[in-house]
Amino acid sequence: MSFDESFSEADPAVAEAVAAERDRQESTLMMIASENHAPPAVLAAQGTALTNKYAEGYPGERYYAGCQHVDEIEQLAIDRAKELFGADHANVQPHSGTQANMGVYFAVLEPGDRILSLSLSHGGHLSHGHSANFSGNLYDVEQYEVEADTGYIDYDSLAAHAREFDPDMIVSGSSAYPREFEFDRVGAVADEVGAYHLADIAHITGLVATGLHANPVEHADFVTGSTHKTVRSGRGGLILCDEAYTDDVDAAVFPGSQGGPLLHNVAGKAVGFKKALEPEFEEYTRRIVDGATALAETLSGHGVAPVSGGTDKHFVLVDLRESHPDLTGAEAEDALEEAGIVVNKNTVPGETRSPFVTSGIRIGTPALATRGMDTEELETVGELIVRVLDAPDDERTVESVRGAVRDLCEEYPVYDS
Ligand code: DSN
Repeated sequence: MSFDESFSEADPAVAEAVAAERDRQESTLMMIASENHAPPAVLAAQGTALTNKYAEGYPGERYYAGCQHVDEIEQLAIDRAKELFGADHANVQPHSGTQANMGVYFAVLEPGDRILSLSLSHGGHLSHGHSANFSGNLYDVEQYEVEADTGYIDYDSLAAHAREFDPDMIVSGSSAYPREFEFDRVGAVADEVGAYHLADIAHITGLVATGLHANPVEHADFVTGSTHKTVRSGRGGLILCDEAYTDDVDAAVFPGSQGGPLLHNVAGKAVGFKKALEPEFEEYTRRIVDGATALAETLSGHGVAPVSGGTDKHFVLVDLRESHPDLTGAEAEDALEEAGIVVNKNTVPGETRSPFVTSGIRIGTPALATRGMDTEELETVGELIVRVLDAPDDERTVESVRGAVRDLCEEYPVYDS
């Protein structure tokens, strides 16, 4: 087996599909809020011989031989995660954000225990207790919602709900809540009712790392995240916790819910965390948030309503019901994709349509900021989005926006070569 075996010769079908996907990413605007373009060094780390190695256990305590190099890599990922988020302990093995949440639940909850979390249609996540997910099947879940008129979480009503429900765990954090999460207030409620507090920062890891969003580490027993979104490291998940929970969390991840770690991804996490600790990363995250604010203002200026009136984060959640009552989220997603702007349909608070149809779209800025874009470009993108929403079936409009998107993509390439 030659190490230089060419991918395209070995498997032209897969190689061509991968090349086509790279072209798609290069020539369209990736605005799904959970997606990003990984730095080349992260991609390189993930495509290495580490994929060949089994290493059940943790650095220095493995079940298999030959772990000296992967021990070093995993320890670097752990140390950098602790430094990045100011945590006592980090477990970098979860294969995804959902696996990270599973690790925390398994560490301290029993089946049937009570969880209080944000509803999926109000911005929560499947793994926070949705009935279609293991979390909704194993645990007794009640959910809080955002206020219908403001789109904000009402923490007083969350506290009243917690006093009544007496949960074993309160989950804060979200996938589609555009406002800053007040982790300190949720932490105080959890303390009052004697519940664990899990803060899920999957979407905002990068913003927390640079202080652009409040850090929950001191207000939560457990913090979980995914590592490939705003923090732009290797694909997967992460758990941070107090020293006291180290053994329970580690045992819940392995052997509790996973087998061997994906060490190539752990290496990608280590590399990405190193880059996130560098000063340039702060400027990058500033452009994510400023870009999202500029986008919200542009859309709003055209009467396209951002839920809650704007954003504090990396995305805008648009409610189409007032500005475009006949356009569903699914139709908007399709028309925008035709124009080269890739977003996702999203339920909105008070949703009346199914999750496959929806009345909203979620529009994220992390990947555009990675391309180097800033507020001015996001204003332009906002104008392009409005043109498509106003005439989703007009081929000339969609084609003209597609041309403008192509020009922007060429001006701001993802990878220079
Ligand atoms: N799929 C991710 C998102 O888009 O929010 C979360 O898992």
